[in-house]
Order: sequence, then C-alpha cells, then structure tokens
Amino acid sequence: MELSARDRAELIEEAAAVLDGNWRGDHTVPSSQLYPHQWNWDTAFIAAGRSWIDQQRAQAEMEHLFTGQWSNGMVPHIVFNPDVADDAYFPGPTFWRSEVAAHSPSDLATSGITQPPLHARAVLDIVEHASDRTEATAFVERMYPRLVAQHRYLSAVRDVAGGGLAAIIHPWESGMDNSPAWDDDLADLEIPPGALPRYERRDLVHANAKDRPSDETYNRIVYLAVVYRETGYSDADLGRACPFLVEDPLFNSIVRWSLEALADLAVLVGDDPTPHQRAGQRVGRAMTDRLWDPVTRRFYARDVHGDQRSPEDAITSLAPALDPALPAGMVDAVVEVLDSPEFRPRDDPDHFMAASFDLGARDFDARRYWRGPIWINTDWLLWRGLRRHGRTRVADELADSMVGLVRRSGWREYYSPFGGEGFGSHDFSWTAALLIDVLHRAQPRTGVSDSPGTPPVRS
Ligand code: 9WN
Repeated sequence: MELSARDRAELIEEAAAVLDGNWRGDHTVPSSQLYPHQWNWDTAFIAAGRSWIDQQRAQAEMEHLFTGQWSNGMVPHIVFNPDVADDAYFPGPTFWRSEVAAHSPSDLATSGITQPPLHARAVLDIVEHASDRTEATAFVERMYPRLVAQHRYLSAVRDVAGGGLAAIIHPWESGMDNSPAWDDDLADLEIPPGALPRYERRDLVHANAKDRPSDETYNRIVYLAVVYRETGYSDADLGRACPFLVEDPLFNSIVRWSLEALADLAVLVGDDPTPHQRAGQRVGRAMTDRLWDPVTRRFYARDVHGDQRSPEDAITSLAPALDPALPAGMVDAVVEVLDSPEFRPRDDPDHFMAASFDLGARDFDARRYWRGPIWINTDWLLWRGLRRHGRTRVADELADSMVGLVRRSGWREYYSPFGGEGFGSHDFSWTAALLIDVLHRAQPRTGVSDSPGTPPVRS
C-alpha cells in the first residue's frame, strides 16, 4: 500500500477530529453513544496516540482516570461521568455501587474491577513526545506514585496462585470480554435462581445484536460482577470469593511491558528503577513457566481454579511478544502462529490481519465482538512488540493492515478479517488514537520507515 504525505496528513487530521468529537472536557469517551464514560485501558491507548498531537489533553485524561483510583491502588475499569444519565450505559453506577467498597473514592462513582494496566507505558510515551518538557516532568512526578500503587496492587492482591502472575476476576478485566478463551470458565458457572438482578441491555440500543455478546454470556458476566460486589469488593481471599479466576497472557504481558516503562519513569523522578525491572523480569519468567505450552509452542490463559491452561487459540496467546526479554525461539513461535492460516485468511486476496480468534475454529465469528474480528488495539500491541524484537516484515504487515482497515471502513470499533468490513461503534477513539501513533512511528509500505526501536534486553 502506498500512502502519500498528503494521505497521511489527512488521516491524522481525521483521527484528531474523531478524538476531539469524543472529548468531554477532562477525558475522552471510547465512543459517544455505546460507551459514554471514561474507560481504563481505552484512556491509555487514547493518551498514547494523542501524545503526538496534544500533550495537554493526553496528560489531562490520564490524570482524570487516576482520580478514580482506589486507595488500595486498583484503577477501575470505568470512571463514571456524573453528568451522564444512569441508564445511558449498563451496568452503570447504580449497578456497581462502588460506595460499598472500603477502598473506593468517596466523591466519584466507578466500577469495581480493573483492566490491563497499560498506563505506565502511556505515561512514558507522553513524556517521550512532549514538547513542553517542564510540564511533562511535573506530570510524571504526579503520576509515578499512582502507577507504583497500581502495580503494587496487582502483585500483592492479584497473584492469587502465588506463581508471579496477576489473575483477572472477570472477563471484562481482560479487555477482550467475549473471547472464546473464557468460554469454558463461563460454561462452568451456575447462576442460582434469583441471583441475577433484572436489567436491560443498553448496548443493543446502539449496536447490532450480531456484533455483541449473546444474552446468555451477558447474564454470566453480570452475575460475576454481582458476586464480587456482594463481597464489598474485598481484596481478601479472591481464590474463594471469585468463581472466575484466570491468568491471562495479554493482561500479564501488559503488566510486563508497563513495569519496564515504570523503571524508566523511576529514573526520571530520581527513584530506584531496579525493583520495577526485577518485578518485570519475574512476570516474564512466570509467563513462560505457567502459560507457555512447550508441546504446541503457544501461550495460553490459565484457569487458576482448575489449574490448567485453556487450549483456545485467541489473540491473547500472541501478546507475550510485548515482553522485551522473550527468548528468540518464543518470538519465532508467535510469528509462526500469526503467519499461519489460523490468524490470517490467506486464501482471501482482500484479507487483513490479525483475527482475534482462530479463523478455523468452530466458535470463530467474523463479526461478533472478540470472537474473530480484528481490533486495532491488539494489532497495535503486537506491532509494538514485534518491531521491538526486530520482526520488521510481520510488523510492517500489521501496520499496513491497521491503515488499510481504516481507509477501507473508517474509524470503527472492529473489523472483519475478510474484506475489512467495519462493525460496532463508529468514530471509535482508540482506533483513531492508535492510527496517529502508527502514522508517526512508521510509514506503512511507503519505503520511509523509522528505526525499529530499542534492541531487546535479554535477562
Ligand atoms: C465493558 C470500551 C470497552 C473496552 C473493552 C471492550 C468493551 C465494555 C462493554 O468496550 O467493553 O468494559 O460494555 O462491552 O470489550 O475492551 O475497553 O471501549
């Protein structure tokens, strides 16, 4: 694909307009109708991309998200906007009732679970692109202790199995809510009669039912949130309290990648980077010990209750490419899977990559949310990881796909791997923000590529 300087500039301008349209004064919503509040990992993606064009807003939205941080360090997956009607999104503030938790902020309603902790990495990106260095330094000084608390919470409270990895307690914590990787765990869940509150799905008002999770899945997802809420969102004994307990490769790869960034931020504020570096290396080793299957040569999510790995080939399996110290043989394995017919429909000349689930699997669905379509954020994470490992060919293909999808179908939430039709929300913020990042770091197939980044560190 050729991209002229003019096309590139126009795409960046359009992406900035999408972000400005979703800006709400102190944060950016993921999309104006379907997701009218501030989301956790969306904010990190949005701020990382926006940092190239608007340092002030990038900083402001990161800081606003952290006003919702709990005193135990947990950063909630949604910070609710009090100006938005309670029934605009389900589950809203009156469902989550964050006030029942001892650790929640007293003046702000939030959800009671978290999402992948990409924030230290986003803060580092903001600092690296900042034009106002003084402002950026003050920003890092304010953010650093909050990021340290976030990672302390994940290692102290979420390492339920004691093997060095953070466990998620709800599929929404993975960010890949409806992935087939969680099907077995959800299938085992029994909902006692009367345990589910009456609720109305607001997502179906704004999105096609074919793109969204089924009612059966939604009931299980809501039930899991109710179970945890009934504990008062307690940190104690998650192994007993939470029926869904999973060590997810993508969540932990992001922990790993962010801990590396946190070490760099420590240097900037004059703190010792060593504890963060060591913590990151420990997570990397734990991923290879607990999530790597040496027979299939893949990473899989691990069900903590059943003490076994899930055999599903979902996009999460490829995320350890983000580990800067991943041994070269494992990086090779990630690239092989990404190149295989499981993740790219080679027989379709108009194909895009990378599907979010094995294209040949029985449960694959080209348009249903996280069960097959391509998401720009997972493409971008793989792209950042693989460039770092010097896997330029496949990284460039990912960049081409991201740009190609947006040019084909606009700023959608997700896309079909076959032909690139767009699904879910329109004017989706992280799609816009991450395209800005791609277009600044590399020129897809224009022959003008930037440096592959810092060489991988071996530990
Ligand atoms: C629940 C906001 C979020 C993303 C998630 C995505 C979707 C929410 C929903 O939207 O989840 O958190 O209502 O489906 O799966 O990754 O953060 O964009």
